[in-house]
Amino acid sequence: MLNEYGDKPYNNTARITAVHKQRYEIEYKGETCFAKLKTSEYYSPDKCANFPTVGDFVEIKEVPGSDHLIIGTCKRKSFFSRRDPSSAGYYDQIVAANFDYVFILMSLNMDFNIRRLERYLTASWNSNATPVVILTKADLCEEIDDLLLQVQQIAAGVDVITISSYTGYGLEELDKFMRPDVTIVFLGSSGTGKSTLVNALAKKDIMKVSEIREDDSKGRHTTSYRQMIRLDNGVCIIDTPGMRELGIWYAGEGLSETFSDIQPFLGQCKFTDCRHITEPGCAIKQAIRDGQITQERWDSYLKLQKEAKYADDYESAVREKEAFFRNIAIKNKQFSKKRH
Ligand SMILES: Nc1nc2c(ncn2[C@@H]2O[C@H](COP(=O)(O)OP(=O)(O)O)[C@@H](O)[C@H]2O)c(=O)[nH]1
Ligand SMILES: [Mg+2]
Repeated sequence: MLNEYGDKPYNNTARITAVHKQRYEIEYKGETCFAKLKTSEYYSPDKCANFPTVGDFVEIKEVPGSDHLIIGTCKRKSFFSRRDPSSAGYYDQIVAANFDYVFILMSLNMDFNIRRLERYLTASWNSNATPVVILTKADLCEEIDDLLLQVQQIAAGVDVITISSYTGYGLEELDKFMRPDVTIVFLGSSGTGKSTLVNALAKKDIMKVSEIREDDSKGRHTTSYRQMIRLDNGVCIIDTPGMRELGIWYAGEGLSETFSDIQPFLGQCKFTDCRHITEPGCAIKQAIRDGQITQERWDSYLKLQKEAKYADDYESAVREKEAFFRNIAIKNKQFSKKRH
């Protein structure tokens, strides 16, 4: 494990399995125990604190008979982030880390929404993990083939798997992801069957399932906090309350992967500054006329791109500000050292 800057190796690592207010539940040397942050490592003004989240690997200083101390966060290979509401929007908050796959669950009955799926896919590609689309509740749907085709059209290069946790239909197709030490994040609106699928994969009831009325899909949110569970087969699962609840908003790099069908037409217009509205020789308009891209797909791309642009501007402004304050902190420290 490398430290958060990717240089110094850590060797006494644990993994965060749940985050409580001041305490972290960790998996350490095969046991579940508790730890808290070492104040001088995380709350010092000249350190750019990288607070741990569910799925993070952290460096531990053992404290016999008490909560261990977390002295550093390891470099993340993938993560989801959102704006931290408690910091008035100044810092991002990482909501899950170090997962290999994102299982995007969408139910084949009430919850089915292609435009929302595009968002989930974009956020997943952006996290640096591999998305897998899982269409749930096949037992409640009569037009599976049609819906499956719609999904395949917008999810190029992504595994799309149709399942029913009730009948067991399609579950064996998930076996190839179930390798020891693989971490999977479950993403999807409330009521899509995330907890039910976790139970089906675990072959026992480890997650609470919320009863919902299928006629209007209204259900109670039972997953209120993020947690990581290790199944008997060694697979780690991070269950989330849903992307809307998580507030993952940043589309960024993931856009080009999600909209890979649009990429070949970009930059092909007659004018390099084409706005794809009324300009002659517009490759996008032509592709839409030819039926190579749909108007809805293009609108969806523009919408997410606009959001990503806004997020980019915002992020760089925050980064500049952070660098500014970090410099001041370092200068202050050098200055006070000189005086003593
Ligand atoms: N018919 C049917 N219902 C399901 C299936 N999977 C889950 N459900 C139901 O959908 C509701 C929500 O499930 P839950 O796992 O709590 O969803 P979560 O909010 O995504 O965790 C519950 O009433 C489940 O019994 C399925 O494969 N078929
Ligand atoms: Mg749930």
